[in-house]
Order: sequence, then C-alpha cells, then structure tokens
Amino acid sequence: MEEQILLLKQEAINAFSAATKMEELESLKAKYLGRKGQLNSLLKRLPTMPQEVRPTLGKLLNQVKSDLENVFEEQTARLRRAELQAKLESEKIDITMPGLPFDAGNRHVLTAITQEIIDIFSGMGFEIAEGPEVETDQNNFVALNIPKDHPARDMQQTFYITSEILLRTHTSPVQIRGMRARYPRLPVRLIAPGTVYRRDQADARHSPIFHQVEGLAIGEGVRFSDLKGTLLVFARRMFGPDTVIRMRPSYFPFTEPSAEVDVSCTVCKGKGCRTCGGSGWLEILGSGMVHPSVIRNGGYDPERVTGFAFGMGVERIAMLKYGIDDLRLFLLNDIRFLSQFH
Ligand code: 2U9
Repeated sequence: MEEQILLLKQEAINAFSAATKMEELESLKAKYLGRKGQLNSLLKRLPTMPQEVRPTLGKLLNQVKSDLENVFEEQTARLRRAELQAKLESEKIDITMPGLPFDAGNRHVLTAITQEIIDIFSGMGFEIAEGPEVETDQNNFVALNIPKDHPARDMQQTFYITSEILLRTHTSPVQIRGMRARYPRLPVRLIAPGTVYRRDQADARHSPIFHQVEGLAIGEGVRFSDLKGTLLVFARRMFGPDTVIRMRPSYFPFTEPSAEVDVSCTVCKGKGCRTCGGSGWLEILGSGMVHPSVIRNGGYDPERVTGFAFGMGVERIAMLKYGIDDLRLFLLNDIRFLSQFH
C-alpha cells in the first residue's frame, strides 16, 4: 500500500503541474483530495491493513494529503499569475497608434472676415459700436437724409414692422446712436458691424439678410484725403500689400461728395481677367464725406467738425477674397463649404 500511496502522490503532483485552467485544477483536486477522492479511498482501506503498519501508513497518508494540498495551493497561485499576465497582455494599449480623428469646428467665414475687418480698423483707433436690428424709421432713414418721400427708399426695399418700426437696412443707425451717445467728445471713430435686412429675393447676388461693416470718423479738420488714406490701409491689409485703390464719384443721401472704391483685381493684379470683367478693378465699398445735415442729426455742429464714412458688405469682401460666386452658400450651412475657411 505504501507504494500505491507514493504512486498516487506522484501522479497527483504531475497532474496538478500540467493543469492550464483553474477549472481543470479544481476537478483534479476533487479527484485526488475530495471526499470521494482517491486519497480518501486509500484511507478507507486502512482498517483492512495489518495492525502493525497502520500507524506508519496513516501518517504517510496524512503527510501526502498535506503535501498535495500545498502543491494545489502553489499551482493555484501559478495559474492566477498566468491568467493575470494573459489579461494584461490582451488589454495592452499601443500608445504609438495614431489617435482617432475628431471634427473640430471653425468660425463661420463671415464671422472670421468681420473680425479681420474689425482688427484692421481697431489698429487705426476705431471703436466697435453695436445697436438693435429692429430700428425706428427715424434712425434708419430720416436721420440719414432719407425722408419719407425720398427716392432712395425705392432702392431700399424694407421689412417694415409698423409704419415707424423696421428691420434696419444698413448699420448706419448704429452710427447715429454712437454719435449722439458720444457728443460732445471728439474725435468720433466708430466701426459698426452687423446683420442687415432688405426685401430681396435670394439668388446668387441677392439675399434678404446680409452683413455690413460701416465706419465713421468725425473731428475737426477731417478731410477726404484722410478717408482715402484710411481705405488704402484697409485694402492693403485685407487684400495684400501690393493692392492699389481707385475712387469713382457716386451718390449716397448721407454723404457728399460720395465715392465708390475699387481695389486692383485680386486675381490678375489689374491686368484684366474674368473675375474683374477685364477692367482690372473690383468694387469693394462705398464712401464719402458725411453730409452736414447728418452730422447735425448726430448731435454735432457741421460748422465746426467734418467727417468721413464708408460702408461695405461682408459677404462681398469674402467673395472677392476667396473667389466665392454665390451668396446663398453663406447661409446653406453646408459643412463642405464652411470648413474651407479657417
Ligand atoms: C452716418 C453717416 C454716413 C455709410 C456709408 C456707404 C457709403 C455704402 C454700401 C456698401 C455696400 C451698403 O452693404 S452695402 O450695400 N454702403 O456705400 N455707406 S457711406 O455712411 C454713413 C453712415 C452713418 C452717420
């Protein structure tokens, strides 16, 4: 029987050591060490053995049992370590893998261009002025030399809310408010960016909603040459240092004299191409010396001060700068369009 016990011990040790899974090890434990296991069945046979060998065999069985229990514990620890190692191995993160791309938004092209315009004029001492989009007929038209029966009202197809309240057709009323708020301080240098509304059917060149930046400078001895110099600086910062400008006589009710301002074509540099219609020039804004009546409507004395003003469409500047050919693109919210301008 002693030989049987030692054989069983060796067999169990080999089996425990060969196990590769915990379940396997548990069933081996039952097979050898369990209540109905092989060691117990040898123990049950002990009373059938001769009296004189029983104590030695009993001792041996107990010793083998505790040895096998130790081996079982060791092998359990071995498998636990191996399982943890495999888990760590399979969950390893490769930190050299490229990250997943994510979509970062960007400013709308009109926001970016408006900010660029503001930055240029801020650098020349202009303050930003803002005002309501719902305006009075008085501030939007009358104060700007456009009375009820003025023919300029036909040009500006207006969204009226009542006969006296309307959606502003330009940001000029912001300038009127700005002058009145600052009187009698001098000089007044304001830039008025904002959304404006006109009753236009949307097509490639018209939109019922668009954006403007207007500028206004009032002071003693402000001259037409100040206007021209200011606009030349603007044109060069916006379209490049080689840009030149030209001024053509024009008419606006709120300025006298008035001028349309062109820049040398951004595509052909003035040689003449399709973008500029062969002329070499692109119209970018309107401007002029502020009409004396408008200076008075802003609270200042036209006998003491003079001023210049200008107005530009933000969409138009963006279209010229980036070669965009349809106004509707700005409002369509097509990410393929919007993500091109950073
Ligand atoms: C005050 C006095 C004068 C603003 C001016 C223009 C010329 C002009 C157009 C450009 C394209 C409007 O967006 S557009 O259609 N604007 O040509 N605007 S002078 O003159 C002012 C404004 C306020 C108190």
